[in-house]
Amino acid sequence: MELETENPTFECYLGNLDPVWCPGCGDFSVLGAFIEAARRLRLPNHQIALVSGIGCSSRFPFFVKAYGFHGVHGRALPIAQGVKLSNPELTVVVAAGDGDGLAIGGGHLPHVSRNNPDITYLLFNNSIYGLTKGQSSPTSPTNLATKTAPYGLMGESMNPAFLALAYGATFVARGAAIKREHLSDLIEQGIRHRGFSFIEILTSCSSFNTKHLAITKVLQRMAPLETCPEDDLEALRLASDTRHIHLGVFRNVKRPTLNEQEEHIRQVSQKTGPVAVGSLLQAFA
Ligand SMILES: Cc1ncc(C[n+]2csc(CCOP(=O)(O)OP(=O)(O)O)c2C)c(N)n1
Repeated sequence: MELETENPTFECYLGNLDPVWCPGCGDFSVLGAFIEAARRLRLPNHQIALVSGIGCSSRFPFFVKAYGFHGVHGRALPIAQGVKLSNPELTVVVAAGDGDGLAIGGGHLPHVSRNNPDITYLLFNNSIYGLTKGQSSPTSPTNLATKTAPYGLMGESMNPAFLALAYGATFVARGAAIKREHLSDLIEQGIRHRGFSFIEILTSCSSFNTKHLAITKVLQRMAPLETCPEDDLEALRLASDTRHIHLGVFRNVKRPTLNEQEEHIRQVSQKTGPVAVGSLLQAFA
């Protein structure tokens, strides 16, 4: 599966299966943006590991020529973290929907953010459960009538980029499927970043969420960030702006990665020697 050329083409990364997404689905564009980033980074196919949960967006690994792990619903992040810990040389990328990542799997984001594994998380935010045909998700707007909330939702909708900032992810960005070149650039930056990169991707569901994501309305509100905000308060303010949808990098900072922290613990444990279980038990007696 290794790249045969110094200058890989787009086709070098296309898997053997044709994407099965609906016509007009934004996920096609995300796939294109990812492949473009992989091509620019000249990632060898055999060094890419794509991990996903369950959902339309989680079918992503099927369509890329790379290693893939189609996991269980909501558990892509811990699986990816384990992959990176045991195979540090791999470029690990996670694909998950807003339901997968923020509903059933929502408990993993704070912990993976603080652990800071060197992985890139593509959160496909179409504000709906697509695969199961149109139930409300944590990012559905309150006025969106769905099969599970025919009169609109109760509760506020979640803001993925804002959450990732609050949880301390070291790289946080927001892109949009409709801005493919910009998104590709964000994915490239995310993969280059050494640490946990969280990229919220506004995408569309052409079958079950056409009203909320009406493209002309969304496009009018999109505002690219010129530069990455210097302080966290400004980043949080911009990420939570309700008038504009800011796109770009909200945070890009350095902290030891999980693999580096593991190496540190390994060295400390070698110095101090194994913990004697007997004395440990006595401490609790
Ligand atoms: C444990 C478990 N609960 C529920 C489901 C059903 N299920 C499959 S995908 C999905 C949600 C998909 O929505 P999202 O993650 O937003 O991805 P999308 O399809 O919109 O890309 C659900 C609830 C499941 N497969 N496993």
